[in-house]
Amino acid sequence: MTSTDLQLPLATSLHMVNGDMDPHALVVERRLSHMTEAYADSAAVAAAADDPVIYRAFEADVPHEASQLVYRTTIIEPGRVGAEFYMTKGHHHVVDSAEFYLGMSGTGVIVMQTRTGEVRVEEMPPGRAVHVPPGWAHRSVNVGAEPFVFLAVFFGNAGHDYASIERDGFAVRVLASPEGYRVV
Ligand code: PAN
Ligand code: ZN
Repeated sequence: MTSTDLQLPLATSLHMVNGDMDPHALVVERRLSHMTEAYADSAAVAAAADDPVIYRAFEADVPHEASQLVYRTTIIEPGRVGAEFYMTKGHHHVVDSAEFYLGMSGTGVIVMQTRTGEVRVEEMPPGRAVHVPPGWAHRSVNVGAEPFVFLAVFFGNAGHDYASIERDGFAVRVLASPEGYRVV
């Protein structure tokens, strides 16, 4: 027996290496021009050629409503703006709420920060899961030479607050170093 007032289950195929999602409902594409304020080295921003794609995200067709779990894959290209690795804009959730992250391929880290300035950085190699608690802003960074791909699952009513990060930034940056990367 089926009930017509229940949403139907949704199955999608996630490509564990390149991050493709089939089917997907939404694609986010962010180029350098969409996030120039995020990078410290404004001369390197100005010198960058062809407005590169920094990352894309695929989102499943799940309603943005309370009690729903929306999920996205994100693919951050390898690259740097000056010494700073390609990364996401980063955000707080409008409704403080947790998020589940899972590394799928490539080499990356997640930077998390509370509104009072406490910072944590976790590596996200393939198969490593990170629970981002409510109240922690988060940004992902590709510190490797291949695309960095990960899954994120968040509550449908979380909402994304980019403005506070655009204004205040994160307290740390992830820069290239002889050892690979350093957090400064
Ligand atoms: C992720 C991010 C995704 C893109 O799915 O939305 O990686 O990063 P920005 O949203 O910061 O541009 C997530 O944290 N969702 O809540
Ligand atoms: Zn989030």
